[in-house]
Amino acid sequence: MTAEQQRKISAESHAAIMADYSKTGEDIAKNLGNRGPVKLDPSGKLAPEILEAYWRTGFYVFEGVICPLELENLRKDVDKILARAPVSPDATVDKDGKPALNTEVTRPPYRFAKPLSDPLGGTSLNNGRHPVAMTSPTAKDPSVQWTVNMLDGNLHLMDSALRLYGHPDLLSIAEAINGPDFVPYNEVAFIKEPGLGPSVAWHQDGMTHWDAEDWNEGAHGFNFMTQLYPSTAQNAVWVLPGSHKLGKVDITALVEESGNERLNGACPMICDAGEVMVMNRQLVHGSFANSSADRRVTLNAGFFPRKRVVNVTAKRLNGDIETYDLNRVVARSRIIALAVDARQQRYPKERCYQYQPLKDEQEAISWNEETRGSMLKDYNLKDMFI
Ligand SMILES: O=C(O)CCC(=O)C(=O)O
Repeated sequence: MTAEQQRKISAESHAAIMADYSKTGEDIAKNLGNRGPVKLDPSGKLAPEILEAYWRTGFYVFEGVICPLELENLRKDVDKILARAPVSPDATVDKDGKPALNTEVTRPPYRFAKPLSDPLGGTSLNNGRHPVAMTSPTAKDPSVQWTVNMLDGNLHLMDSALRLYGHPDLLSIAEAINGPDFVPYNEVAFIKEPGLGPSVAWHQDGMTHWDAEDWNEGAHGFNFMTQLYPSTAQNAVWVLPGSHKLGKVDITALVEESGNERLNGACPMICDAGEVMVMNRQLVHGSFANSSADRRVTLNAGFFPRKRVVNVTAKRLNGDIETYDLNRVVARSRIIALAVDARQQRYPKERCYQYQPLKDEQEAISWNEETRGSMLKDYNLKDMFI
């Protein structure tokens, strides 16, 4: 199939092609030995075999992390936020004609894309991080102009996401991977509506440390990806296992070798609703247009090793240049302590995570209506990007 034909295919044909590719990918995924429940010893240390599987493959799927009630609350909150989206990128009102949420926080919370499109692949956007365009099938319903494909700032948008952020098991996993002084990156939601969700073309994340003398497989941190609906081979993020160890990968060459965007050796990160993946940001990864009948909503929360962030100057994808001094890092990290308290208030019997860098401050940081305004609102203006 030529590139031109690929761009013109219907959503049905795309789904059929994906179904074939998915069989091979699912087999790869099932044999990696990198999924199971969270296993921590009594002091909260992650089981070594889990860490080994994460570092070997670049990801891990934690089963059964979120209980049904918490999952329901997360889903409801996402839907509430989506209901308040402007009807198009430039609109100021939502679908009911009411003022959209846009104006209540400084950084616009919604990102839009054309149905089943590939907004980044093959463009110079985001420093050309996504070198190859994915197939953009024609969506079934031509009347739909836009789909919300991302939310930015989960923690001030949704209380349930703030409580999830303080989850003791997730924070213990972050500590095991990045060290006890791990620091935050950002929190976004990827929304892949059935028959509409756009592609995220193959890429590796990370900007600052690729050429560093002490570069290693964990240099650009990882993302938690909490799945609010099943992550299937057709709607999932796909990865090239082990590629986080390779340094900068020539993605264009990989696509050429494979003959098309369906990379040889790649696999989907599949799981059930309420499960949480950990994905190394250096892995080659991407997702295809969601021509399937199944919605995916993923809450991302990223963390870095502190030494990779403090006093590092980074040029953000939007061109802004910033240096993350210690005050900035500590100020942004306080949201971890706030989330721990928010979670403790909701789940008082649960183990409470102790975040080492703020152990002397934790008691003074409490979640309430005052701190919602003074600490949480616009917290994401302090996000850090490396
Ligand atoms: O969820 C997706 O489709 C893409 C995720 C991604 O690219 C990322 O988390 O870096």
